Amino acid sequence: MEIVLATRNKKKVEEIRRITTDLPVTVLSLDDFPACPVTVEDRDTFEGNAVKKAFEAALYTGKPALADDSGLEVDALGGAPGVYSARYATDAESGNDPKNYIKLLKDLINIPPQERGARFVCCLALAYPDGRTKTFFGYAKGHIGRESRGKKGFGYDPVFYPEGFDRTFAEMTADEKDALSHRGKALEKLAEFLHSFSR
Ligand code: ITT
Repeated sequence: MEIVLATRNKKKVEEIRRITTDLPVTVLSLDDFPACPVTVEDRDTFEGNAVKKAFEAALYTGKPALADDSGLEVDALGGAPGVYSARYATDAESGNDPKNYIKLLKDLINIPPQERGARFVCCLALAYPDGRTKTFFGYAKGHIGRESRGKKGFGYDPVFYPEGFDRTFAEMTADEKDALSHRGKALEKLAEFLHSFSR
């Protein structure tokens, strides 16, 4: 089966491709469909945006499409930036990673260590051109540091310490991050679902 990866975030494409190499699917990207319209992410839940992105790509390409909507929920900010994580520091649809995490560090400047809890959320949506959709969630709990550390990964990785570790996601190897991350966990559930068809 061919699946179109409906994301324009190159780092997500990298992560999803490396975690799906064993799956019984051929993963195409939006580079194979350059004229596919950009989805307006105007829903107020990860699931709403993921399903919208996946379904629009499935309709346009005529193939099953997989979208990822993800973000960071910070306890001390009542769950913000949440679905607005990509554009926390700017109004642009797809934000600037260092600007976003620097704004987060500033917003949390007076928050003590024990109140800096946060979690990453990932909703993957698989949509078929006939309108069927299926969603898979993954979560990664942890806390926000006081300064950025590490150069790997993307987004808020340099300020996020997964639970039980004293290194940020940006200081971990790809394999370490994939084993702990919200996206890795959601992809495990997708893999189970896809394997159930090929057994
Ligand atoms: P697409 O909509 O094209 O997939 P996007 O970057 O706009 O790309 P989202 O709307 O889902 O994606 O925004 C997710 C944001 O959440 C992303 O830009 C990062 O800032 C943050 N984020 C998600 N997963 C992350 C991860 O694994 N590590 C660090 N930050 C992450």
